[in-house]
Amino acid sequence: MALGPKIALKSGKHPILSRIRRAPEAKEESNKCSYTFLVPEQKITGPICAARGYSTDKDRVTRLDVAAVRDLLSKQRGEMETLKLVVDVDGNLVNEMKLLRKESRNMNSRVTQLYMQLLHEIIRKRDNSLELAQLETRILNATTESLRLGSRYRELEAKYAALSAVVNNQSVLIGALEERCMQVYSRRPDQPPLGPPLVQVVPENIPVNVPRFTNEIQRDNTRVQLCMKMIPYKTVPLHVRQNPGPFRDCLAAQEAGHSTSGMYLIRPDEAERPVQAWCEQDIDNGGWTVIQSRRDGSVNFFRNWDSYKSGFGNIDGEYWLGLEGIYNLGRQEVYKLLVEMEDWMNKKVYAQYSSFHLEPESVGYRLRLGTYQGNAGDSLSSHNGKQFTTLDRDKDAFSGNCAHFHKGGWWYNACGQANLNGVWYTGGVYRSKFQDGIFWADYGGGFYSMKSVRMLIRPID
Ligand SMILES: [Ca+2]
Repeated sequence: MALGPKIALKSGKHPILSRIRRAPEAKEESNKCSYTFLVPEQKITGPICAARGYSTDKDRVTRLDVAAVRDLLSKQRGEMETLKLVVDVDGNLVNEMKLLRKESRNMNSRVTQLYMQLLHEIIRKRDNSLELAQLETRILNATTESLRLGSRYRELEAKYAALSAVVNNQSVLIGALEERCMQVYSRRPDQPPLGPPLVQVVPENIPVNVPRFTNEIQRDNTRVQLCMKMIPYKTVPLHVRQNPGPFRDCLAAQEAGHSTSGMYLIRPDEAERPVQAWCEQDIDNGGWTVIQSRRDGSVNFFRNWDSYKSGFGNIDGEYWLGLEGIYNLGRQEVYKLLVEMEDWMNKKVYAQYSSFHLEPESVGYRLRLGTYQGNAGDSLSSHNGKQFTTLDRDKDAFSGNCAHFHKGGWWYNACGQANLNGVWYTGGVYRSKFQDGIFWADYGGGFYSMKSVRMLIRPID
């Protein structure tokens, strides 16, 4: 843009001003070169030069010219001011344009952002609807599954009901079979199988630190075993040395010089045949014949009459000498009875009776006892004068069969204070419906089963 006439300089000073100052000198030095500005009517567009030698009056600068130049300069200044204003306005416009552009860019970026947000929203909504559809499907599946399970549960219920009915029928059948069994082995089958009254004795001695409860029993003592073949009587292991004999009892063996405890052949005077027995020669001067021994539950004592009559078990372990053998022993001498007992804290106690013998089988091997002394308490005197009862031969005073409830043969009353032929429970105190452990009521009560017991007899001194 052309802002005004360009002024070229011939020397280092402003041409117009220098010419104006030098105008009076021109009169003094007329032969010198002078400059004259020619200002055309039109706008000056370039430098104006008047060569020396061409100066005329007509060409001389007048005050009018100067005024014209000044006027022109003023105009040009005005124009320049105007132009400056225009330039300023243009600059403002440019700034405004810049601002607008910036704003436009911001708007674009905002629009882009909103667009992205919109896209995101659209995608999310689409995902949500997909998820919803999946959830609906899952709910449908779960409903189907629950319906199926419900149906299955109903089927199981029906099966359970059927099985319960079967179990009930079997229970009835078992009850009937038990009744039959009772009829076979009991003399009074019409009696209801009610349990005997539990022993209410407050024991003189109670084992301290009563061990754990247990229901562990020596064998599966059910009536079914009655129908099983009995264990051969007095199975003698090879390692047990058989001493010579027979002797009339263990005291006789001792007197014959056999002072070691062990297995001996015993034949009482009136006995038809000898029986094996364990002779205890190490306690109380020896000469003791062991007629009963319990110590590990290895032998089943839930047996019938014949078994108790003839005896059973292992001579070096648990055994029962046999009612007939005990009866025969008692016929030849006056014997005393020693009952040795050990609880589960390994404490040993005893009960001794001044005399002991049995009456013959015809009166049920009735028990005859003398007077008690000892530290276990007297739990046997109440059985004095009672006949022996087994499952298949009920001689007790109870309406039912005491051997059935106490799970072993004994001289029951109704039923009594002791049974050393019961179930061998581990741990002492046991849980059972009936008092069917190896108990001595005066020592531990009816629900404390001894760890080991022995019944020994010896002729009185
Ligand atoms: Ca009875």
